[in-house]
Amino acid sequence: MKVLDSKFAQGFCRLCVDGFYQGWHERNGGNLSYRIKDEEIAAVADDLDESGEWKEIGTTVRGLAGEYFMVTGSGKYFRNVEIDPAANVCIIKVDDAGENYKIVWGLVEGGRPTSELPSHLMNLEVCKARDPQIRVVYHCHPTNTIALTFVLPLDGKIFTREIWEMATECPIVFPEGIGMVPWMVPGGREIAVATSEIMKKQDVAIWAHHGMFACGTDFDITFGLMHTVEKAAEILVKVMSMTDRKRQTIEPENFRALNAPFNVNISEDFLYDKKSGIIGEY
Ligand code: 2HA
Ligand code: ZN
Repeated sequence: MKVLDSKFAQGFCRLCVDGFYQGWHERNGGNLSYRIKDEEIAAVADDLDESGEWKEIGTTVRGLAGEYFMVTGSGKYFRNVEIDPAANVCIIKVDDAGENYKIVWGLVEGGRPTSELPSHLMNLEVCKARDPQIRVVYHCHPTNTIALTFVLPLDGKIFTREIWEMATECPIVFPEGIGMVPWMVPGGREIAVATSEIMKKQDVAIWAHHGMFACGTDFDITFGLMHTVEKAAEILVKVMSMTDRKRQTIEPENFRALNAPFNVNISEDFLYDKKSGIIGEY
């Protein structure tokens, strides 16, 4: 089978297009990776070229040794994935040491995998250890979430609680909450380590003044998670545009009441009593 006829490649490209039309991918912003299943890579083996040269990842991901990944290209625009996936996306293989990669498909006009490859692979490694079903890591630049990183304390406890209060579905969709990464230089190992520490336990990490990372078991779940957080962030931006305090909200006991009917375990870490009525203060 041709790579572009496969269901996983089509799902990958659809997410890129959907993300662009949400306004989350100005210019070459954002990146996406997918850990390909053994049977999926076997089905497209005839379309792969294994003769490429090994290059350094920039970090070590022993837990992903020998695996294949579909990833967006560095400097490529999500906007163009729809019209020419093979020029903007690639499949890479990670070597047996987990230290090098080679391109086996795609980027037909040249280029290399996303500048955030260390973050993507380190996240996919810790997510795989947590739950082998997790295969997708998605990074984008959603406007409202980024805006909140200028006005809320950069504290995962506060961010999570304020976002959760904006939509009842939030704690059901991400009951482990959101982790925060302070402003850091993107593209390197340091920010990758900070993000993967969060992804050991949580599905969402926000990079202050930059964007968001989400992981999930498939493209729908991962895109849906990103969409849910950003939608709640948009509501919070609207609320904060009107007032610095709410007249009424979803209270801790309301959140606890969701656990049984929705079969979730909403983390108590975020259900603290607030002493202040001001949004973003304890
Ligand atoms: O330009 O989003 O974080 C791609 C990015 C880097
Ligand atoms: Zn970015």
